[in-house]
Amino acid sequence: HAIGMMDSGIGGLTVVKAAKALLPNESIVFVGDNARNPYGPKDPEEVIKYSRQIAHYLVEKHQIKVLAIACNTATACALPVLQDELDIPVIGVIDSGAKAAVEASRSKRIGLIATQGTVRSNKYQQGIAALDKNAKVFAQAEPDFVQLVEQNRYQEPAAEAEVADHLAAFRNDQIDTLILGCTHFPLLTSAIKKAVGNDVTLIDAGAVTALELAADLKVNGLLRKTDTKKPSYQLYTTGSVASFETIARNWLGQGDWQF
Ligand code: DGN
Repeated sequence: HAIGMMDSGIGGLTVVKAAKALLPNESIVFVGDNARNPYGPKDPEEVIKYSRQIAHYLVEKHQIKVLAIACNTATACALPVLQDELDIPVIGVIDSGAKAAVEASRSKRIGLIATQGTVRSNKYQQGIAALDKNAKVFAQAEPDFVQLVEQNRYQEPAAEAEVADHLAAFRNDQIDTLILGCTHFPLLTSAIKKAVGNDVTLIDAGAVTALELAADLKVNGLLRKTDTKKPSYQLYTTGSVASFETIARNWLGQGDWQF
């Protein structure tokens, strides 16, 4: 059985990429809800409704063995509901992102960029406080970054300038760690790095979740046997396949991707 993953759009492919590298024998089925992107500004009830639809589709039509919610906004809104209602393991991106940030930070001045929904949910802030009550979190919603990625503009010089402009304020906060709390943001890594400076450690919440996923599969005895047939990668979108496929192939590189 495959690993199921879902996101509001393109962003979850950052987790697909990290998981494929760590777990080369596993099949992955991904659904990006590009048609209803962005989730960030939506009411939590609506995000829960969409997340449940996709999760049930993956469980019922693809018999996935584990679900990774490769979206911070959906994790913030729907993780407990899905854990409650599905009888397979369900993991989100926030707890692992918060933990990795606390471990990486020396000054305990941690920046967070995410969608409005994720920032407003306070889930990162709470997760970090539970691990270190003296840590200070500087959170900033960056919904425009999601659009740079969804519209395939993330490699344009204008995107770099926009990122630099938005992140300038972090210079005064003297953070030493910045959480990419939206799975779309790793596509903007080079622009973000330039904007905040090389001495700030970037935490890719999706990539650390892939590590957690690998550990979970091992502990639960869910790893695929290597002598079975080649893994498959099925990537679905609720939106335009052509545009999804262009961005996906560019980001994921060579591979047996099925759209
Ligand atoms: N990729 C999603 C996340 O990690 O929160 C959200 C993007 C969105 O708002 N659509």
